[in-house]
Amino acid sequence: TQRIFSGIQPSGHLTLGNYLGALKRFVERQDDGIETVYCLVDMHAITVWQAPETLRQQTREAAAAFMAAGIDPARSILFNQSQVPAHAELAWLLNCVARLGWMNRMTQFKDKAGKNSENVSLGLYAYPALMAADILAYHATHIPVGEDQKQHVELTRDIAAKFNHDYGVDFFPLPEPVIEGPATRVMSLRDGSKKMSKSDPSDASRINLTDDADTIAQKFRKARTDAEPLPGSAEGLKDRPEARNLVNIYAALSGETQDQVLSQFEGKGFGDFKPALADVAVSVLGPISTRMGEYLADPAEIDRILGEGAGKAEAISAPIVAKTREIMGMILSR
Ligand code: AQP
Repeated sequence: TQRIFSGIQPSGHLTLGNYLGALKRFVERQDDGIETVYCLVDMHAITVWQAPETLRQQTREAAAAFMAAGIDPARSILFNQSQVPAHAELAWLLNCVARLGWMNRMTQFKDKAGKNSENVSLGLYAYPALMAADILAYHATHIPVGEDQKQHVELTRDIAAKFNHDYGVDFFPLPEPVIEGPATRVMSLRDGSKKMSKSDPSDASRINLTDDADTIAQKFRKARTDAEPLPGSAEGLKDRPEARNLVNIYAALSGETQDQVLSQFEGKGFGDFKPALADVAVSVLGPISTRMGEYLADPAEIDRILGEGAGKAEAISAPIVAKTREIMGMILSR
């Protein structure tokens, strides 16, 4: 059987990158007739410092964003990771399967640790093994993610395969990363070589789902670009990363191809293009942020929904993790 699992860290305001690369696609998968499990990975978020009240607020905000974007808690399992013990428990078991050499190759750790790697948390290093546990605790088969998470899903496959091999079982299915759609890598508005990220110190580098129309227009107006007019086809954007990113965002939001977008703006400058882009973004994101506000007006209801989702998630994952322990030779007598 097939099962979709994916997650988002409540480590800041969700961005346009999270929306196009993840959330929007989560919603599309909800009607495929496959079970969908979506997790707010608060235990991943604490791999870098989060003030407790901020983490709580960000988790509710992310839950509101999921529902505002179209995730229906009656059709998808929506919960926060820490309420389901299987994640932490399986993560330990898999820590003992994953190899140090594999972990050392993870580029996200290198990017996030930077030059100061002596002083980051052990959790940041172990993050990919916890992500493997998130996926494998549900025997998930399809993992919709943005381009940046591909390496972690591949590591999950390696861990699953080694477990199956070492214990002579066919227990964990090897999950497939599903990286598709027009915007699997939305770039920073300030630097066309960096991805848009919710933890970038510069708020001007990203569009947050909570930004109002004026803020969105202003951030696009200030977005870095070159001075050339727009070409007639996507081919002409090859060596223009900032321009390509903006055209790509427009196309992903409007549901057109880059060529279709460019056929409307050929020869025009960014003075014309940026306001049009802001209009498209506001027309898509405006209703989402309005609905988010409605959900956030009742935090107790959000917490109730997450608790209910956690109950459903636990019903799937607890037996899988118990079986894992048994396979590994641990006594299972209760
Ligand atoms: N810029 C992006 N373009 C497309 N997809 C993206 N995703 C993240 N950034 C982009 C996808 O969103 C999902 C959730 O990501 P995450 O919260 O687990 O962490 P991340 O990938 O590290 O994203 P951020 O926004 O950069 O968070 P921080 O700054 O906290 O690390 C994933 O499917 C991811 O691919």
